Amino acid sequence: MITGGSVTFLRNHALILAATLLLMVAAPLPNAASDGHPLTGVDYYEFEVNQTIAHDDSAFTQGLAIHEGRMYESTGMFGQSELREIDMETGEVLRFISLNESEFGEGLAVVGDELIQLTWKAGVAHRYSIETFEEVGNYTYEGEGWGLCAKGELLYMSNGTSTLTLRNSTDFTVVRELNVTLDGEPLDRLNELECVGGMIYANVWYDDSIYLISSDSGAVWDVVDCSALFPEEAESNQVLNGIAYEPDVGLYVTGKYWQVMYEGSMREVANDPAEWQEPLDDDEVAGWLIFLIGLIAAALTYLLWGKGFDSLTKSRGVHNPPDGTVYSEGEE
Ligand SMILES: [Ca+2]
Repeated sequence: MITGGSVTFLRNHALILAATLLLMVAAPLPNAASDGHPLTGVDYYEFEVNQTIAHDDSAFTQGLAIHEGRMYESTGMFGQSELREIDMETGEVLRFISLNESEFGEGLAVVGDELIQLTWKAGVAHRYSIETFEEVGNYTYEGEGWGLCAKGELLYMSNGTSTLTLRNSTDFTVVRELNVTLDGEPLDRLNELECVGGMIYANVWYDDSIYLISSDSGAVWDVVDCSALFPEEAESNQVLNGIAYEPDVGLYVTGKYWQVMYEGSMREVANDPAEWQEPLDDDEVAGWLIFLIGLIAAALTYLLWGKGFDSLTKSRGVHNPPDGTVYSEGEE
């Protein structure tokens, strides 16, 4: 049975609870993007070389990918474009096929037992059997093809702009677009890609760094300076443009017409970038502290304000016994 007194009690406590919840919501949460990374503060790293491996310097590298311990490369230029398998230890070309002279090879990704190779302006993505290098089909697409990497059911594709196109890996249909930003500004000329865990590693045309992009938000979290890897007196077209990741080994990096390929890691980064979780930075710690203080303030408010309401209701002689009987002060 609900009496007038218990209605008052419920209303008062509902008010206190609502106010407390409001205070909790008002307490600022840590300053984080939807992907959990702080909105500000890109971290910078250097590439630390573990191994230097030979690389065919006639290869205009456009895509590099590793699958089951074997490395594949896509090369560009009209009349010189190829799909290759490379020995990961010696850099030797183990097998190759040439593209049509009207096609300029571009990004390369592995999907199941197939290799998918983009072409620059031909609007064709070739599908090859990874075992035989025989073409088993192709996809067509609008616009230019630059870089490509596979992550689960999705392919991430670049076209020289700051926007990546996400495609269904089984039929190449467009799923959505992802705008890539560095410190809130569009990161243009995205080129070769590599999908690593929740990140997309990207080369940027005519840039000497690798950019680590959140595959959810498109925000660049980290930048890896690779300027020390460039050949001495590099020609202007000898740019960084090959990234492949082997979980048990490291990151393989090369460039167009480079004589070497490097295997290494990012200095001051946890062992496995695929499972990498960054420690909290100062901004995040401050955010959580403020949140906790807000929470404590809300709890204190509830306790003190709640007691205040209780004494007010008591002073009006209204009590709310469990059996619903209403009686006045002094009857107990
Ligand atoms: Ca790649």
